Amino acid sequence: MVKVTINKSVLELIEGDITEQETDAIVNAANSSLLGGGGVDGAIHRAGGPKILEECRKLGGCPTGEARITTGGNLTAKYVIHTVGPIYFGGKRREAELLANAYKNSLNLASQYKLKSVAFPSISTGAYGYPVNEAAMVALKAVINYFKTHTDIEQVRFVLFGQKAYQAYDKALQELAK
Ligand code: AR6
Repeated sequence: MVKVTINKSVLELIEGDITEQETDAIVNAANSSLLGGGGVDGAIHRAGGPKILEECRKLGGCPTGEARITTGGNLTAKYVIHTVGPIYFGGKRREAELLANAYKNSLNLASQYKLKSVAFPSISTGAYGYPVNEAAMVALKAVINYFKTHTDIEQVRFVLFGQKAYQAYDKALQELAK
């Protein structure tokens, strides 16, 4: 586990399962239909129960880089913020910008709902094929930049699934701290 303070807020990296987090919101790496899928999306809908999908159906989808919110159903987290990361096509289709937007828009939505703590998975680095070392840099920069310009969200936790993802984020954070 790594914990650093940036301006007024805390940034944490842990290895674990996002569905078990007790933060005010957890973020889902969804697809633009918001109608469910595999990976972390599947795990969140399984753990949270059918109410989340029922709410998602009413949202009418979500473009890449944007975010939408539902309640947390049976999860400990009160809300699920659904965001859509880019599919990775080699890096020349504005993937970095779209990935940063997914984090930024998720945090803006958490802020609108006055939430104090948010847990993120490593968006786009599973089925969507974004190289995890590059994605970690984009993700951490987006959150650090938010913390430098806002003080309302007190805690962001990256919940990394497996050692490889954890190590990639740990290394990226060390690079950014230099
Ligand atoms: N907790 C935390 N992280 C997890 C969990 C979990 N329980 N399960 C998987 N991960 P992916 P994407 C990690 O594929 O690349 C879905 O079908 C996983 O190891 O879930 O953004 C959607 O519906 C990886 O590091 O999301 C979309 O169609 C990270 O979460 C598509 O996949 C993201 O992997 C989105 O692809």
